[in-house]
Amino acid sequence: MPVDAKPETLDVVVVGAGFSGLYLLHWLRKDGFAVHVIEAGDDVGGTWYWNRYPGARCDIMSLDYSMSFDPQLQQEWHWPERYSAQPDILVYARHIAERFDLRRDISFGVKVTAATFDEGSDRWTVEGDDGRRWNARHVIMATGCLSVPRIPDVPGLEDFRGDWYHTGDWPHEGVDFTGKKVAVIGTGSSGIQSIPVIAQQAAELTVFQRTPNFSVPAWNGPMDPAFEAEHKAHYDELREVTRWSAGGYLVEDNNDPARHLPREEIEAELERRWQQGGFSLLGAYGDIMTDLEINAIVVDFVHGKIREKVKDPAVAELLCPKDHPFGTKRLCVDTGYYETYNRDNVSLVDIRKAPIETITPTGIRTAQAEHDFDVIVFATGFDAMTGAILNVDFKGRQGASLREKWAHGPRSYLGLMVSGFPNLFTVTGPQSPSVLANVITAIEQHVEWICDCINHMRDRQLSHIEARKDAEDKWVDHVIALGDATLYPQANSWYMGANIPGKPRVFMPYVGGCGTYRKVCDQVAAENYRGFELAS
Ligand code: NA7
Repeated sequence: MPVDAKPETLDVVVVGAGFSGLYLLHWLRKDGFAVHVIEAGDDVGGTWYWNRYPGARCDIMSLDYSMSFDPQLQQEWHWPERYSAQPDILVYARHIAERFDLRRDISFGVKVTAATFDEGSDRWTVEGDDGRRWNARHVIMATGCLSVPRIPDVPGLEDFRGDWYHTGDWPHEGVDFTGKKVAVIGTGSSGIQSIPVIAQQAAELTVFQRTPNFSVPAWNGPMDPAFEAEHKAHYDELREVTRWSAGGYLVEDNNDPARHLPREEIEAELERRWQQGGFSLLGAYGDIMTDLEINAIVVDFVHGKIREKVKDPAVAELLCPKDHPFGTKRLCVDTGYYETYNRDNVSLVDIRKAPIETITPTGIRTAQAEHDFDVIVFATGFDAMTGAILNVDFKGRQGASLREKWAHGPRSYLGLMVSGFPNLFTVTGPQSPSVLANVITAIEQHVEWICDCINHMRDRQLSHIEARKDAEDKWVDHVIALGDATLYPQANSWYMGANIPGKPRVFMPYVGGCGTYRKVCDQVAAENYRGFELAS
């Protein structure tokens, strides 16, 4: 289509067809809005479309990590495992698209490159990389927090004669590692999930670790029919509990501090929670994420577990995280991660001590040694939270650039809207609970709030909503103050933007909890959208 073709006129453009985009489309279309979704991939599913690496699965129980908006769907849907694998989650996303007949309003294989606001009409013009344009009252970024894969700037990659992949952009036909010498760079969740699976297939696997991470066992397994039946019998009540909980998922949360408890009692509780698996350990005491001494008890506890599991003491020591408090980087949930290092075909290279200098045509050279590989897997993470939003060249009021506005870190009101950029919403944006929560719970809350707001505007014939600068400043200060009261800023995490060289170091998610945040958003709406400017 020629670039100067007349843009299609809509009420709403949604960018991204992951769970947020699908739910937005379903809701807004049902309410009679002209809405179109633009998706870079060739199918729905968002993060679960791209992250097809071996071992990819959710780290929150599937009965929780699923949409709650349709009571019939949640009753009918059967999750085969406690923590479902990526293919099962993708089947679920596709089912939602079919069930609600969503595909007819989605353009696949198109990347949004730019969006420009026109103050005269209070409308956005959105541009796709195929030359198409859309003109809409509202733009909603449903692009996810972990959707821009990051390949580190290591020299020599272009000369590597083997194959290389990023976990977040995995080939759809899969990768056969049989008989191959494989390198995995990175030990975040993606590395920790894929390493045990790759190790079972590859002839040799070498893991290049810069920073060890804390990982807790998933104790994953087939769905217990009795557990499923019991859960579904109380699904609505349980969903309501999750909506108002801190993390947006069912967990035995204890807000009491451990400060004055005997160490043996704390350790016994940590052991009990370790046996439950998943994020239960994080919820053991209210002061784990605020009191360094209590946190250190958890650190020692997990170190003990690693030393028990890994037979070679030198390897075990390398795997023990010592440079950041427990939980301040995204906690990993694994199946047999540490045990994998007991295999004869797996070795660990400490690239903190001897950094990678270059990729060679045949492998990787560190400051200490040269290794030959057939395949290199980059499990090196994402330009998290802001990457996908800033990939679009947003021009707001008076031509202001979002990239310039966020040059020193993201600024938003409630993680929902940005001052100077009217009628633009972000789902699970920075300064909302997003990545610290069960993201599906966070998505549903944002989508429902945004759709209510758009309906409110239509009912009152309003054409303009914008976050007020003072409300935005106050919210950003609040989010940073909440973060500063915790141990989170002590880690070089992607929560802080610290994984991307040159990215502003700012704690991005709202740490006050899903339930509290929901209450704030509800109050704001009830008080006639306090902190927003609405106009016709
Ligand atoms: P993460 O958690 O950002 O992990 C990336 C890993 O890659 C981490 O171990 C990094 O080490 C490592 N890394 C990044 N850049 C480099 C370079 N240049 N050299 C060596 N090692 C590097 O990404 P994931 O995909 O695992 O997980 C992201 C989220 O997806 C996860 O938290 C879940 O929410 C789902 P570092 O720690 O920076 O030293």
